[in-house]
Amino acid sequence: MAKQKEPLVTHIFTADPSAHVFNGKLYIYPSHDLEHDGADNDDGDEYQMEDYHILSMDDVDAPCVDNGEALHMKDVPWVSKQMWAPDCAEKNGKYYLYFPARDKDGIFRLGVAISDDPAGPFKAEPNYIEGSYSIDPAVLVDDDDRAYVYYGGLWGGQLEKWNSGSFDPVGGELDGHYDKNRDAVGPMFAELNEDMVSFKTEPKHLVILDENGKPIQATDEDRRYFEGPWMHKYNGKYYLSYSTGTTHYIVYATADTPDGPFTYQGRILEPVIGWTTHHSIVEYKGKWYLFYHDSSLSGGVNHRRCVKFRELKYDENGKIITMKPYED
Ligand code: FUB
Repeated sequence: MAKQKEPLVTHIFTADPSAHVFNGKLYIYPSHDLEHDGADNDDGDEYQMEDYHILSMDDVDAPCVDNGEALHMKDVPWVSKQMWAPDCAEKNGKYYLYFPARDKDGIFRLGVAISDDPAGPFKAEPNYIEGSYSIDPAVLVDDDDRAYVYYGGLWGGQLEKWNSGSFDPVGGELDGHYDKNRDAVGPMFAELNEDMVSFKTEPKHLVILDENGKPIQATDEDRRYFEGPWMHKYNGKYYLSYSTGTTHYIVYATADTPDGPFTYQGRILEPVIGWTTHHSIVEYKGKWYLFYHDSSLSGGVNHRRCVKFRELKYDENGKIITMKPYED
């Protein structure tokens, strides 16, 4: 039986959970961490994933089922390595698995694979989404049926290497190419076409403002965007949540429209065991849940993580109540 704040599965290492309710059931789309003894580095070379396994639960206290391999790298023609954090969206009865991976030139791109079943198996499109780069896609199908993808990650996710408009292998967030007192690199945003496999709009950076209406600065590591975006709606507002990377928080910002500008609101989750923190938020049977990961199952190995979940609460003003992973 699944238990809150415990690993959802222990027979494989899992991370980066994107949770959705499809046909009344909970589906979790995680990364599948592999065991190896390679060293960690700032490019994330230790995250060597090759395939996806989709998890599902009939209810929050039902057993968590591993539905087996849903997509493997060998079946995606454009991928060379590192299938990182995925997401899934449903449109007109079809399920679209979005995933980042390195192309044959070592550049992270976003791919899509399609299935009639939310648990897969999925069949990949022959090429990545034209115009896509970086990692961590999260897709919102809005109430009016328009679909938006949020994505991007610094460092290993290469987002800052596109600051000049094209890929600069030595480009960096704060490496001297750029003024240190500059606005943080925001996550990417694009609307998807009705076909769900191509961009309808030119991708753009989202802006996250502080309490004074000023863009969050690149040096503000407690609040600036790093990776792992998620979008959900609560009482008609758009909640953009993400990881701050180097400071290991899950934080959020809100807006009245899907592309902002967003205003920073606060922390959702304090740091977990392990370097990365990555999450999703989903409503199920009238309650809200945070899906997240830590490295507790491996005793703290950064690239051997496990997916967990717990209830998330809002206060009467719509603020998310901050959670401490091991104390409350
Ligand atoms: O799992 C590989 C990468 O680590 C993800 O893409 C990031 O969000 C971080 O969790």
